[in-house]
Amino acid sequence: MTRKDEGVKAQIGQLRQQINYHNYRYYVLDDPEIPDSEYDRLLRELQALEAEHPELITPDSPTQRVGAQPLKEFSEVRHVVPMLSLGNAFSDEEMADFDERVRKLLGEEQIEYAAEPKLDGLAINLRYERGVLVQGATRGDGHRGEDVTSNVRTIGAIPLRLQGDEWPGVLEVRGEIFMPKQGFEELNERARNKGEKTFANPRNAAAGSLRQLDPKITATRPLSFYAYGWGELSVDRLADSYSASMAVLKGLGMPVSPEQQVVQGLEGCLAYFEAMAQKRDSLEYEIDGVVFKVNDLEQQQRLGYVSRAPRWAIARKFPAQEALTVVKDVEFQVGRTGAVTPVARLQPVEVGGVVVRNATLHNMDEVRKKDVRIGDTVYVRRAGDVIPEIVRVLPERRPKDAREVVLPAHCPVCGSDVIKPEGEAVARCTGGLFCPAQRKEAIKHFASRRAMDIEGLGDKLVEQLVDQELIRDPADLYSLTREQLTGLERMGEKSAQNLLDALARSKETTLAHFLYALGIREVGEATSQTLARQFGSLEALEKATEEQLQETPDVGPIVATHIAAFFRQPHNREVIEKLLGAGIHWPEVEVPPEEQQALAGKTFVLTGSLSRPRSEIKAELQELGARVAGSVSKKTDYVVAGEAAGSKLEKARELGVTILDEEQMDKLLAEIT
Ligand code: I6G
Repeated sequence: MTRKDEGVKAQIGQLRQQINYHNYRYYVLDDPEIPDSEYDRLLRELQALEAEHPELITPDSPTQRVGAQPLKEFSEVRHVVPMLSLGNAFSDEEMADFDERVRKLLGEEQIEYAAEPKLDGLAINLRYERGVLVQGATRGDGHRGEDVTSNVRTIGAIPLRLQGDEWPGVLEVRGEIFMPKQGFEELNERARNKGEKTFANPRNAAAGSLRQLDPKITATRPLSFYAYGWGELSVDRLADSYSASMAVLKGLGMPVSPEQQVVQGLEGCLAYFEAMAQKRDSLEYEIDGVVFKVNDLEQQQRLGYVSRAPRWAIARKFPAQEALTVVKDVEFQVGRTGAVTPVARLQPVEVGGVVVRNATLHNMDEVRKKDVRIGDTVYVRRAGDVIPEIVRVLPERRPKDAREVVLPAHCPVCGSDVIKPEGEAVARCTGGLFCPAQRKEAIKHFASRRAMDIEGLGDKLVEQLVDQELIRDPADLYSLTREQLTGLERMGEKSAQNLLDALARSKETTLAHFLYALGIREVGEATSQTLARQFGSLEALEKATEEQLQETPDVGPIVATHIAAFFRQPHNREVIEKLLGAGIHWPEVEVPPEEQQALAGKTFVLTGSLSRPRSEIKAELQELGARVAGSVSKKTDYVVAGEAAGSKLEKARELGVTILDEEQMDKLLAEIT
């Protein structure tokens, strides 16, 4: 080897070490040191060097995650140490039985347990030989699984090489591959837009992604990984306890759940379970329970196994999130913009501790795709606080008299024609504000917190007011009298006065809030802010042509058409006049000259889960003249990526856009203000 070659080899070695270190900071410590753009620069530098010296490429190089050719089928892997399953506990009593059994067998008063959430993904065995990942295998039947090495290698959270050099010669790490909720939503959204099949839940999406024969497809899926155990080891043990062993694995570069905790006795287990049940919806990934393990490995050994499960561990499961029920009917709901949405009325069923009676079917394309008919037995699923969904039909249980779902020709609320434009999934009522359903939704939107923020004007109250014909449009709210209000159901003197006070307070607003409250199609909070900033006054906006509107950042031809059409409608102009006549006002919009705005001309995209509401961050950026867009393109200057950022972050990396985490963004803002 020449001197020059030696130099290149050393440079390649150094780059790989740097990249692996930054991967560790990102996936394991959750504390990246450098922005993604810098990481990408390192990776590109390594790629360039390896392209010039292909003889120096090794399988554990960070450039070699994707690259294997598609397989014809997966080959079988025999697990040296079987991959067992866990016993389940479905109640506190069953947990107490488990704890009592363990205490009796060990002859101890109180047991120390290691606790962590049970991820809803799929189990994997990762085999490292001399620190290098050589195989990834699914659990299969516990004794034989499938070799999914090429796919596992594409998952950024799984190290191709262990950190440092103090690893056992053979180390099998076991854990869960999962798809974070946001990545799952985005994946399904993309599939829906392309008319492709969607996944029923993140678990199926993770399993489907890992079982792709072409690793290039797996590489596009937002998969992640947490370790929770080990299989074959060339050493006796990693440490004396489970928690210490996990710390060793973490030190070797394996991501482990940040929720892992050591708890004392049954009481500690019950408290941890309760806390995790509370936290469940706010986690970025789905969990279906909590796993408790006797922490001391010597105690684990004494307890041993029963049939195919360890006696020293148990999964305390949450109530199921999916249940079987029957579709009694499908009705159509009309939304604020006239969207006519099919909603399944179900035989009431308890799902995850909540009684579910209705499930959304999104649109008629979805009804056809899932082939839902009235009378069908279906799986319903609820996750977090989202509207329950029908996952799939059980065709074998379809009764002979099952009825097809038919889109009504006329609006079920006002009788106007329902149209479904060619190529659009959504059907709409053409009644506009003549339609009481649209009227109600428009008024609810007008009163909502982010619009006019009329405290105490809830959905039920709006419905009563419209049904009793006390109001027809948002402006009528401001002429409601105390007598009219006290005549309503469950409305005392005090509540009536509170509402009148809230209405009076809401009159003092901002142009952006007012525009948003008008409920113009496709004009959300961000666009309202940009419009307010761009035009400065309502009069200027009302007079703007579609061409002028399109000069506003984020406003394309469709949005411009909606805005112009809204202000052309005599009815809308009348309502606006009435609102202004009622005393709604706002301070003049100060539009600082562009050159004085620190972020003028810069485009930001926010993605992932951020610590503050997006609307708040957006407003802050816009205040400084930045444009906040919804998708990443070559024109994007910065992507602010929170936890579990998915496809937008990927795109930003591809395009070499500067990526900031929240802290880096805050720093940037602090520097320029
Ligand atoms: O399926 C599992 C999920 C989580 C596990 C598991 C786990 O620990 C947190 N641990 C073991 C030992 C097994 N299955 C067999």
